[in-house]
Amino acid sequence: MDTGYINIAIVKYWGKKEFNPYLIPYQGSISLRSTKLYTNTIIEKSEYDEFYLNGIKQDEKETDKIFSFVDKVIINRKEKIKIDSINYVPTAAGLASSASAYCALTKALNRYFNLNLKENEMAKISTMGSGSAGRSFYHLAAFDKCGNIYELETNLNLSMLVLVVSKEKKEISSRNAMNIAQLAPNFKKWVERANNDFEKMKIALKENDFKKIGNIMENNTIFMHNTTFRSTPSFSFLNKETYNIIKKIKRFRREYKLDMYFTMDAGPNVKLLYLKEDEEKILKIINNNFDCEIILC
Ligand code: 2P0
Repeated sequence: MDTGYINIAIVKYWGKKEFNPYLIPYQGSISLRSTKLYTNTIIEKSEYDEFYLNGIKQDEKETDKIFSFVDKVIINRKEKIKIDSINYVPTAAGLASSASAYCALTKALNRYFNLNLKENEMAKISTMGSGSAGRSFYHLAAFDKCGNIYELETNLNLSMLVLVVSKEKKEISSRNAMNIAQLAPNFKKWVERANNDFEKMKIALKENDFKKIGNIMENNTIFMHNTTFRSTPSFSFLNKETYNIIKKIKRFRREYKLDMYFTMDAGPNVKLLYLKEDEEKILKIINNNFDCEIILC
């Protein structure tokens, strides 16, 4: 059995430049890997190709999607297999991530077909399934604009939690959203800005400057979501509750002098970045002021 953990970006990946055959993104991204939310995957010999998720046999569309990735990794495959995945990620949290799934699947393929791949090779291969998956091979991961994926260092004890705003299925997948956003008039500006954020974030992590890390992350998040507003058709992942939470987080930061910073991905849920040593205090504030579900990452 192989495990892949989800990751949450503190500098976002939002744009595909090309596949070479591995993904080359338009801009560098940086993420923090969860220690709690993951996918487990086992591969077994089978008479035909099949894919089970959480014990349920998946339909042809889902199966074809997974096996098109398998066939990119194992060229001229003769043997049919059963892929059995269990998601230990609360699907309702909008976190059900392709990153943990493709990370676990790449490791499982490596094991089953004796590919003897190094971690770094698996990370690159997994991006053929999903761009964010490559970052799940490292705790604090950088995925640069040349397609390299590597570990970063910081002495800070970075932690994250999710404030669950909505449990509804998204109206638009992040993949489709990214494709539309790439045509937005401010996309070029976003790419420049994001690559700048990537460099600044690497320095802030190295210097253990948490305020700087939080500010870069928040501004990078807002800029990413701006590309969705400016797209044709225009759309947004965020809702009224998202903005409400952002406003309150900014206020609590001032009032309690506690460093906690927000980020959002392809959905309305708000993720908070904080230092582990502040967790107790932050949970108290959150519990007293929000009635939404909280998931520690
Ligand atoms: C991220 N997202 O950096 C960004 C921020 C969503 C918003 O990576 O098309 O599911 O499979 O390469 O990996 C989500 O994108 O996209 C994502 P594909 P993926 O976490």
